Amino acid sequence: MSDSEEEESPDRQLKLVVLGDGTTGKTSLATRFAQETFGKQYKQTIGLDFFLKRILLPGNLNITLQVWDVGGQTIGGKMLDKYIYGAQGILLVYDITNGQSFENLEDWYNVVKKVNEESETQPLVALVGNKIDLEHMRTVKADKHQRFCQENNFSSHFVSAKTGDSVFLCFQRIAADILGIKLNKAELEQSQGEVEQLNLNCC
Ligand code: G3D
Ligand code: MG
Repeated sequence: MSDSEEEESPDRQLKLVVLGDGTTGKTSLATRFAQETFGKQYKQTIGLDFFLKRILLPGNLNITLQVWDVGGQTIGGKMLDKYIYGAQGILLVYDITNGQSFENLEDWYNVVKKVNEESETQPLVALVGNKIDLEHMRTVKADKHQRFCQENNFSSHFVSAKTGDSVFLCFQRIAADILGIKLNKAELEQSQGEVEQLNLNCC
């Protein structure tokens, strides 16, 4: 095989940004997806963290997901717009046991809309209810979640960063939706990608 045949075309990269109130599990979710770990080296996120993870979508399509964790940024935070800018996908994360974290997503979403006000293409937005391992403590009813999705055309996800339940599936579906690829049942069940990680911490 000649050199040129061995060369692969560069991966398509998608920028995904994880937003939501503190303690909803954003860092846990990003870490679980990219590193297959949970809570081992918990640290308060200070600067800018993003992970890279390569996944394979139908058609032998290698996609590299940049998963940006906005850390301690709050609504109105100086840097927030910069994180959101250019994202193809936004994960709006709340904790199903914390009603306020759900209510506040309206404000998080307003920031997303504002950043993309003048842009021709809008990011895909996914509503992610985290901590489904705590179903017995749920305070945000599923129909409220579904209504919010329908009203705004969000894709709908329930996950547990703690157990890993549906985490890979969530990211895989978001990537496929952005690229307009339909996943069949077998492909949804087929799991895992290669892990590659990049953490950038700055102050
Ligand atoms: P954040 O990045 O949104 O601020 P973190 O949230 O990822 O730091 O998580 C906040 C707390 O929620 C952590 O608890 C973490 O262990 C917990 N957590 C995250 N995801 C889940 C989940 O799916 N289920 C449960 N039960 N807990 C979760 P601590 O106690 O370490 O502060
Ligand atoms: Mg965090």
